[in-house]
Amino acid sequence: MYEILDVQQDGNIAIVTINRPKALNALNQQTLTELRHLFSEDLPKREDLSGVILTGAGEKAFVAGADIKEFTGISDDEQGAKMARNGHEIFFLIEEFSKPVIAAVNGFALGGGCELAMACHMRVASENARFGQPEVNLGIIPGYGGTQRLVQYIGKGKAMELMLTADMIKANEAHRLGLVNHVVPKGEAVAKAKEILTKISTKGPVAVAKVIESINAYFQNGVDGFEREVEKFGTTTATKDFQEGAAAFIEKRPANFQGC
Ligand code: DAK
Repeated sequence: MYEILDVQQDGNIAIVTINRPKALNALNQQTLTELRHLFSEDLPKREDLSGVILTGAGEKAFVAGADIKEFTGISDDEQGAKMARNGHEIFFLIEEFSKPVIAAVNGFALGGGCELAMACHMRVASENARFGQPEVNLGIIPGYGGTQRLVQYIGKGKAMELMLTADMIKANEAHRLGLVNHVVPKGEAVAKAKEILTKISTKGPVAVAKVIESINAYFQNGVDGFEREVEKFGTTTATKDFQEGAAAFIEKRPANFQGC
């Protein structure tokens, strides 16, 4: 079904590998199309799914950017804007996915690759990972949400510096800045992401989904995040899972959530 994405089921976790190692997993249109299908058609149907890990094939790169060789033909503003909008839609599907999505950043995460990692709910980086938004080197700006999400994670001043200088930063610096949740030895990013998702899988699935929605509301224009929280809190109090969670606490036993 997928030519580029390798989708493996590991228990209740989907491990999705972008598999173009010869091009350092650069995002071509086919990869974007497959990501759209995966997050809009395929994964939402998997009811037992508790989370998703997104990573890159090989030891060198998560994703080294949009595929530069593919977009050299673009020369008019409408076409460029249309492609950016397409990318935004796909990255919003990931950001708004109801199950946690963790980027296991196993190497270069540059340009569109850094933007893809930022659309995920968390980032675990291996020590050899490198982050950057080098679009200005090519005479363009980040087009897949980078100007917005990098500011959200690391603040305006540092985001300005990274995007204007096109500098790359190492995993530890990305961690210090708040771009990355954890840094782990090379080869261990997927395992760490799995550990986090396994912990989350013991929590109430509806509550997990509503936390994601409510946190995302903070960054949505025209949305009152506090109001969204009130609404989603109401939703979670009406679930059987809430009854179960409270009962389990009182009875001093682990909760057995059903996701409803
Ligand atoms: N696209 C296509 N091919 C790439 C690539 C990329 N982004 N990055 C690497 N490759 C390919 C190389 O061309 C090379 O292929 P061959 O020449 O062997 O056929 C192969 O991967 C191995 O790369 P290197 O030989 O360069 O490997 P090194 O270890 O020497 O260097 C590197 C690794 C990551 C430092 C280097 O490959 C590099 O600088 N790569 C490019 C990084 C970059 O500038 N990325 C793009 C950022 S701009 C848009 C929306 C968004 C965007 C664009 C348009 N629209 C809405 C239209 C986003 C743009 C970006 O992401």
